Amino acid sequence: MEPVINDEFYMSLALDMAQRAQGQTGINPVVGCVLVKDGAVVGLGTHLQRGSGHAEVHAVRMAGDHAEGSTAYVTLEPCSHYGKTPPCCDLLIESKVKRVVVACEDPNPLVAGTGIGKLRQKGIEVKVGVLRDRAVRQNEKFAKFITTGMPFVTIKTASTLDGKIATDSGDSKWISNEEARLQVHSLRHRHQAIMVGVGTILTDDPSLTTRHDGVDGQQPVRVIVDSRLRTSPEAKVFKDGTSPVIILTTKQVDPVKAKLLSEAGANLVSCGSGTQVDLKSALQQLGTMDIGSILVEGGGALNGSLLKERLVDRIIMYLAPKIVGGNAAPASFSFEGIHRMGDAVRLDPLEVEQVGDNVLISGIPNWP
Ligand code: AOF
Ligand code: ZN
Repeated sequence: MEPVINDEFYMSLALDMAQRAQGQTGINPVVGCVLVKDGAVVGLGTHLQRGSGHAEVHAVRMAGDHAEGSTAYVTLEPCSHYGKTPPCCDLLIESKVKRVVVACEDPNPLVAGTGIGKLRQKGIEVKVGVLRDRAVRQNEKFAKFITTGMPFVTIKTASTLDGKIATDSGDSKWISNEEARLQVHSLRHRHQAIMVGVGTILTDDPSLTTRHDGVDGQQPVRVIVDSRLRTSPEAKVFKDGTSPVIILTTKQVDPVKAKLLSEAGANLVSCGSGTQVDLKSALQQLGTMDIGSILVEGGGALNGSLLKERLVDRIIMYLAPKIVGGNAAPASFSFEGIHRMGDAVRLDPLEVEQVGDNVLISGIPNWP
């Protein structure tokens, strides 16, 4: 069946375009804009990079004279402020766009409804909320960062059905299937940083780069949580130079180790005054470095600590149809247990998908 041509139809195109730019706009949102006049698309635009033109700018430029009297479909409320670029509201007004359809309001406190207000004040018809849920989900990372200054934290795990991320002998290759593992590279691409605990560096010595379709110019920053500086200056993360390596540590560390790691290329950041990395302070400091989203790839202890401290915004789990048991086998979330089932952390809303013979579960953690 061909889809009906209506507001959802064009907004869906704008959302699709924005989705393709996930991972390349830094702390900025992804935004798509479609201009339609007399039943024909006359302009298309996507925000491609922080500091470059907003979606509306590209679409209006493409439309030229056809922008006058058109309807603009924008996935995010047009901005009303001077940032790195001038306000898109003013551009739409000057271009004599007749009607603006917006999927969701801009959570940026500098905009937050004022863009919509300004357009209406100028007599432009504005409809808000077309495919809102999709648009809000699409920019969940941006919304968290722009309202709190803290990065959006996604934990990704790959475990057996009994929640194990390795066997009791430490073997973990591989738990999830090949398709799931490929998806993880795309997930990495859509975050500004990848974070692991030092245990993962010591056991797996991963390079923590993204490899999708064989090419990737956008490598996330690599972040290692390492209270006692056990990371070796010879670790693989220092070998390729594709993206910076940040080691989150404490003030109590051995200065000789610190010097060696700095020389290897690490940027050491001390977090809190204790002997353990203060994770909240760590995230705040990463936020000030313009890191707006982090993909945490374990291990269980780091996952557990982040969860316990309620610093997690989304959990993505790949479940493989395998059972390995083993009381000593590590689990995907390791922390002091919750004693009553009624107090369990629940994922809601939940998205479930089958990836070959694996199951993908993604949700937002909620504490009772
Ligand atoms: C839009 N269309 O395509 C985008 C918007 O620093 P700047 O000038 O790039 O502004 C960034 C802010 O502008 C960002 O925080 C968000 O509020 C809005 N992004 N707005 O109308 C776009 N990318
Ligand atoms: Zn704008």
